Amino acid sequence: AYTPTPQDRFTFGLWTVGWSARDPFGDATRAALDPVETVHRLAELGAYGVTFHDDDLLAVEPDRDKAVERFKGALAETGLKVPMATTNLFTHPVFKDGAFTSNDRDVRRHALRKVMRNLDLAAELGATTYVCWGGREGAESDAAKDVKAALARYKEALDLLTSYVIDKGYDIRFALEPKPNEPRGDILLPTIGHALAFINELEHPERVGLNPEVGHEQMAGLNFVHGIAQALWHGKLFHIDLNGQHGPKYDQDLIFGHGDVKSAFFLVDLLENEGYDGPRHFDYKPLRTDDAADVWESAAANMRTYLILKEKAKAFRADPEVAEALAASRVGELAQPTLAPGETLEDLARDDFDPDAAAERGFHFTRLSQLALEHLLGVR
Ligand code: GLT
Ligand code: MN
Ligand code: MN
Ligand code: MN
Repeated sequence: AYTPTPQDRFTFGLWTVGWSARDPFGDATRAALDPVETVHRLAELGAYGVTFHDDDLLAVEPDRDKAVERFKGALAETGLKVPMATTNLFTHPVFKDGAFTSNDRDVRRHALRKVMRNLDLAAELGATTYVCWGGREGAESDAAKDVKAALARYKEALDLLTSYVIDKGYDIRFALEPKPNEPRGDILLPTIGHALAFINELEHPERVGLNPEVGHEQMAGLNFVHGIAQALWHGKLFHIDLNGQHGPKYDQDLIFGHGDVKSAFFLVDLLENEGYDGPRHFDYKPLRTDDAADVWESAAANMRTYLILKEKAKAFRADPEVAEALAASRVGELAQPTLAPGETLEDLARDDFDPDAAAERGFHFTRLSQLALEHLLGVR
């Protein structure tokens, strides 16, 4: 029952299972993975697709054309899809002060060329989402970055890139991935909310949405489920990065569900019930202590956890006691417009509401929360 199939639409970045576990304090603990092996392994595990940065393809074959041919061969052999692609605008030292918003104009021009080149490949491979994670767009000192100018350059880059895909006739939309910090001290567009507001200022806002990551919002102390609900409400949940995080600390990129599991439960409940139909993309890092074989166990664990939570969420919604508790908590009443059809503000003024009496009414949220927890803990 918890065995994934391509219908579940699970996808993984090449850089996730392929992370060789170099961190700021220590060297790699695993060898580089051949993207061809990754594609085969993911297909065997029941994944739907794979995603990549331009540079991920070069992990074991430095010649780009050859690397692309080998990757395409593996896709053809396995039937794995490429629903999303992205650009590495953070590893090379040239991007140390950012890419689209580097103070160095030559770097900004180089970044645009690098994105456009990989957009062509993304379109060729059938990707419909192009992620922009601006990990290096930011600063450590408020003296170092003119934030208004940086936002203007960020907008300029996205306006140029959206025009590029429109002119080329590509069926591609961009998804901005917010993150509050790391690797920069402060990153621009740090949260879902900042990114949503920014999109409104763009030339082609309909072509730009979000790729929120579980851990990134949680690093900022924010409620990921609320963030995703708002992104859905704005029609901006173009893609999602699923993983795990334990609150505000460095970016852990744990397996999905291995961080805040209650939040993961309500996230799956939301995604499954609110009709999110995009890929369920895992952006995690196998533990640095894991060996080459453990990596595939960790990949499988992401999908298995998602499917377990999906079943738990379904059981939670189907439980008559939960339905009763939801009604007692008036959760459904919030969907009812505050004024009745035809009612006016004058009608509202004539209401004989007694606030003191209403203040006596409890919402019984404890019972509801406990029911959810008991479903999650497997005792119901
Ligand atoms: C990098 C980052 C991720 C982004 C990837 C897309 S790269 O690993 O930490 O959160 O989603 O560029
Ligand atoms: Mn992360
Ligand atoms: Mn990451
Ligand atoms: Mn991510």
